[in-house]
Amino acid sequence: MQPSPFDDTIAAIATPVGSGGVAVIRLSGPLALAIADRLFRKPDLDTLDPPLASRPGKQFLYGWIVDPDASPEPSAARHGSRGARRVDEVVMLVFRAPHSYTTEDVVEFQVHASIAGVQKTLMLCLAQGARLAAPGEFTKRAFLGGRLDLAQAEAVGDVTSARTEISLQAAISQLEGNLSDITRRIRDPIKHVLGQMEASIDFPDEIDEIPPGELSRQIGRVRGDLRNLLATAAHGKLLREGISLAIVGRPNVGKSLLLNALLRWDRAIVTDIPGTTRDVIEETLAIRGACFRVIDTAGIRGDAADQVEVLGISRSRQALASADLRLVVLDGSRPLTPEDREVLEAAAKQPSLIVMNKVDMVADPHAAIAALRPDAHGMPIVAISAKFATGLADLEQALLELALGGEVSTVAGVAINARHEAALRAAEASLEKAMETAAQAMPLDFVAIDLRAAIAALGTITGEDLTEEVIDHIFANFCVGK
Ligand SMILES: Nc1nc2c(ncn2[C@@H]2O[C@H](COP(=O)(O)OP(=O)(O)OP(=O)(O)O)[C@@H](O)[C@H]2O)c(=O)[nH]1
Ligand SMILES: [Mg+2]
Repeated sequence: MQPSPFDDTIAAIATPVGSGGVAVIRLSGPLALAIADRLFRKPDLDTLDPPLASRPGKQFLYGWIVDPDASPEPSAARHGSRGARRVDEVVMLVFRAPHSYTTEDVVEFQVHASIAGVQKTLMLCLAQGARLAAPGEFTKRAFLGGRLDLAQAEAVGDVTSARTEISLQAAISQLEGNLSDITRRIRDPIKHVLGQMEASIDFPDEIDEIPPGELSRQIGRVRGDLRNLLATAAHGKLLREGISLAIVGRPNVGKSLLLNALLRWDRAIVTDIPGTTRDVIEETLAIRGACFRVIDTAGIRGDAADQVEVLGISRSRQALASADLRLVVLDGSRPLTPEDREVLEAAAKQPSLIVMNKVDMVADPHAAIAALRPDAHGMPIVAISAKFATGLADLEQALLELALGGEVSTVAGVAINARHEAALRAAEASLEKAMETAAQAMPLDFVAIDLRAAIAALGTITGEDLTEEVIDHIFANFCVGK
């Protein structure tokens, strides 16, 4: 048995619950091989000889999962086998420490994906001494075992939840270690400067101090790289959770028809009765790989028909205030109403686009857009017809520009998450303090303190300077079995 940093063995179902072709049950830890030896039988129901514990290298075996404590099947004696109660026909994969996902001994049973069979196999693993794995615990072991750093471990979660091809590519890039490499490339020059500084503090007679100008130049260069990486935060949000986009406006302007047109299916009810949408409706929309969470809302008006609409409108106002982006829909075939103006004014305080809808009913859309400008508060205007699906490509382009300046791009394919962003901002603040301190010709000791803080903040991205509590919190967001 290989030494393991953990003294217990964990088990979990690694595939989604439900019936299907194949499900995987995963075991990891010092007892994994012994448990598999108890539960696995060859096709003729004989036990493995030699047992797994004495077989070196990876194994790939076909046979049965049996319940070793149940009485044998009546037919067992007839077959001349040792007898056992079969649970499922399986393929077993065996990975020996340290060459496994978790760096421990790992066994994976590929079973038929029946809800009962999968549960039974898991229960047998638990009965033989395994413990049910916590969410993300396999990946946490891979991290603590040193196979993945924290940024890579987080990428595993991103890979499994990727909703578009670009999100998947960014997650794979992070899993390969690109974010970790970029972070180190930012951190190493700071370490280098700090090293020089400490040497000149410790041996003032032998090593010259770095001239303050040179110091500022070096830190400034690092800060530039750090800011480039920080600039991917908006992309990261777009790729991971999707940016929330509220469709707002007064009743009957065509908000729900616009949602349907963007989604290319009839998600929301559309009628010519004002006040049709009563509650917020949320759907995921991918535009060139970027992920938006589009929210259709109840039309905002002062004279709601009933209590339900009053509550719906209060949710619309909430969405208008809290979404990342807003589409203010106007009926281009009619003059602006006070309600339109109220929504325009509220939206103008945050990133928003004006959608002049129903241009199929307008003789001269250009003139209509020009007439709208004074009330647009500087927001971009796109003319469309939700009914005839015209202008949608322009609208999508304008949305991408509003979300991230047009391009869905990343630094070396990497887009940071909120945790990385916070760490980079802390590092940036420390670098700025270091530059200020250096500029004021303060003793180098003070600059060194700030540089150390920047190094520590960057270290949290790859997981070098983190408390157990923070690490647990990160893995708690994973699904069980990962
Ligand atoms: N001609 C034309 N009619 C449209 C267009 N977009 C929407 N409509 C019509 O306008 C009416 C209202 O559309 P909805 O999408 O239900 O409007 P809404 O803004 O969601 O309305 P509420 O849910 O009441 O707030 C329907 O009769 C639509 O067919 C358009 O581009 N051109
Ligand atoms: Mg509606």
